[in-house]
Amino acid sequence: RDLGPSGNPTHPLATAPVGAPPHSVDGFVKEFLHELNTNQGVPLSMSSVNDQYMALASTVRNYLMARWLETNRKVHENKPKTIGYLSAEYLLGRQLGNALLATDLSDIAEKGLALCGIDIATLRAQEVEPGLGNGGLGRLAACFIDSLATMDVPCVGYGIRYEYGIFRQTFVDGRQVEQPDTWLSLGSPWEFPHPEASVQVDFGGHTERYIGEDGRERVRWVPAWNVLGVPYNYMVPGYLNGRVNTLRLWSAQATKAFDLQIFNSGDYAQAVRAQTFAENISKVLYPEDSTPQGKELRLQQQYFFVACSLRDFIDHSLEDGFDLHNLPERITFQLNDTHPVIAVPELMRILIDEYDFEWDEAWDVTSRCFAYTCHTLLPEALEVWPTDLLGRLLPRHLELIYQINDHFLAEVREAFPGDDLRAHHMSIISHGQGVRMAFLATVAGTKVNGVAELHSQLLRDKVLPDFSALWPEKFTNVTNGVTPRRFVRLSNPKLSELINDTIGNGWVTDLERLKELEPYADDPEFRAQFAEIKAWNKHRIADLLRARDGIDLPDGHLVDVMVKRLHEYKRQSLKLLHIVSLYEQVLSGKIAASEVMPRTVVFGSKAAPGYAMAKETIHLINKVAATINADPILEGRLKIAFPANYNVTLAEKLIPAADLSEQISLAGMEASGTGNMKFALNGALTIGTDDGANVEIRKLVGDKHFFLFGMSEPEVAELGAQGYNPHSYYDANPQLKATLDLISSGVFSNGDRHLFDMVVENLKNQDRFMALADFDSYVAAQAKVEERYADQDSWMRSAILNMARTGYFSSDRSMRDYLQRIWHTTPML
Ligand code: B1N
Repeated sequence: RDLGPSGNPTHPLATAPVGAPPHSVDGFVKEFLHELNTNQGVPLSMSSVNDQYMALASTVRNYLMARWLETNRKVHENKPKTIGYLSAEYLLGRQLGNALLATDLSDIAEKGLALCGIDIATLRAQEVEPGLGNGGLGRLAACFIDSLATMDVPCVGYGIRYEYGIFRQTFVDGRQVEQPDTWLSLGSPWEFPHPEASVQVDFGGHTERYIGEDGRERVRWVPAWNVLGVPYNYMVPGYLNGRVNTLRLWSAQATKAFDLQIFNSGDYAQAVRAQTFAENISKVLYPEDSTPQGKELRLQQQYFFVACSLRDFIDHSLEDGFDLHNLPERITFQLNDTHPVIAVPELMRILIDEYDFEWDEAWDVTSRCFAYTCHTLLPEALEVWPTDLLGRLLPRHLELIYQINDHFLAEVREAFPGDDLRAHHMSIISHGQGVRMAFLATVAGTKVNGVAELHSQLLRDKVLPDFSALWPEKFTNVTNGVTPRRFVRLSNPKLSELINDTIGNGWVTDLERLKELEPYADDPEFRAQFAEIKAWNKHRIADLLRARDGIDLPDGHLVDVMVKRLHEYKRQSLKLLHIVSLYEQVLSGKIAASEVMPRTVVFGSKAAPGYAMAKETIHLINKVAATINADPILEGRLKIAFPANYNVTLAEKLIPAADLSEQISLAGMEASGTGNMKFALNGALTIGTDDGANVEIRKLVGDKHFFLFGMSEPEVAELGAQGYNPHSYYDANPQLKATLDLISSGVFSNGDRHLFDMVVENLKNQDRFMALADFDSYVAAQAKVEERYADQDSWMRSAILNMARTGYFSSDRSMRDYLQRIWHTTPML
């Protein structure tokens, strides 16, 4: 059956805008009830909250539909250059609020639902966020596609529709227990499956050489098995600009041919198992952040979505007969870290094996189609695929990688004659290890970028020094950003209103205009309003945490927030040492409880399920929290809150309530950080090291409004070279010793002195990320925080300046930088 486009597109009604329904409360109610009746099949009187949420979602969705069709029609007609953003993760967050904002329907919807006796907040709360990412990298992808849509840039986001996203975190006796994230169980109103546009993906088997009709030797890949990729489209609405781009996520299904064969062999059970095997590919998101495990299923996922995406673009987005020599004029594939890098040999395979390109022609096209963003410096985070695994799963691709490497090493030897050691160092394939995906990406990419200035510099100097010597102009920086729509306009409605009233609403798409707020930092009236909003945001999160977690937040505290994945390099343990140190000083009578400034510390953090040290740290935080919160000695002075399952939805409520943002990674370890930007934009002050984008935040807000502490990256390198001995800090610093000893005393573990040995002994004897070396400086910086916070007027002034001076960190600016430095395209108007 022909499943392609059909019908008469020239009929006048065929191109008329769909929907464009009236922007009135009554009109909205009518449409909402229509959706409830016809989609959910229920009358209002019998509808569940989920029915109402689904009906509301499709009502709003309908308003976006005409723009989506129109965007696609324009792309089809004008054939602009497109950005193909290739990312294994998209951490989207809830969709409803963003769709209401993009259509300017928030007020109308709220009023309309109220007429129906429905509280819109209840329906918003019904939405389960699609958690198709681990942390910063996935959230960055979501911010970027939001910005591109808002800036009218044609972009398709390609990724995987995981049936289970990032696990739901629960705590059992203080320990993390993972639960499956069943985000699809009530249905998702935001996705559009297109089974008719499915794509076949091959795996395994072997290759054969044969002589083609023209007498040239060719290679044929004879795969052993295959799966089907089913695309699911999602709308990516621009902010009030009529553009709706597409996010296309692939879901794996068994192919008919595959199970038919087995069905015919009579083994029904085996056939059904085969189906499960195929569907496993998009079953679950790997929950590792920064430290990927080299699992075969992960490589299957990577090839699966990349093969689907290339095939989809070439077969469905390009017109019949398009000359693939011109492919770089129509698309740049941006590689979000190395996860999609297998796209490089895949494009070579398509061009050579399927389109008869010569090697040089194919390489010329391929090497102009990709650009690579690196997100890390940690050596263990750099993906290396063992050649035997790669060769088993993708034999043709491994051959092509060897060939790419041969050509590349020839170029290296030409550039550095006689320097065999250098060629050895730079080889994409390292003997004994496997294929170094970052090297492959660097060789193939037109550009390689890091995600903050310091990170890009370290990437050039420390991770890829030979490559930056060979191709200095290939390397560039684009500092990360965050979308002001979700992380200010939606998440901080009161602050947004105040900004609108003060400088107008242009800032939502031109965030540097927040600069215009600078003079208001000295206006007592404005400061009072700003402080009131901060207090309102604190009450909002207190209400939420009471309902969500049974946590009571005291009034009037400094709210000190550390939210991010749990990783040793991020140093949640340093934050913990500060807390335990305060407690120890009070317990031992060194200071009076009344001298401790009232403070609530909020943690939010998931640990990779296989990362034992991270899980033990979570356990310890929970035990310290339980002990201190229950001890009357610090009642009203120090409270520790660790709500489980930190995610985008919680971030949206928590970040606007923060006074202090904890960004305390060891210098040289955090590539950028993006939470740091969200906090500053919402008027929190940062306590942080000179790491990642903190460096740029501090430069912009000024030293007076930022609490810097700790070693700089060169100091870290020097200490490492000297040989770092954490025990010497423990021995030399009585307060540090007393703090660690208190943990080992059993006060946090019912008298068990060894429960937290793993964490404590590690800090005393290994401490790879030098928490003990930075302890003193951190505690001193926290003392400054207390001093500054005591003067509320001056603190609010600094908070306002943080907001006013960090407009640079809009992801719109990041996208402009990518357009200029990497993609060399301009927005399509
Ligand atoms: O990417 C973010 C940065 O702001 C953070 O500093 C950085 O840590 C983060 C393997 C990663 N780097 N690498 C990952 C995620 C999942 C995975 O399986 C690695 N995430 C980052 C955005 O640039």
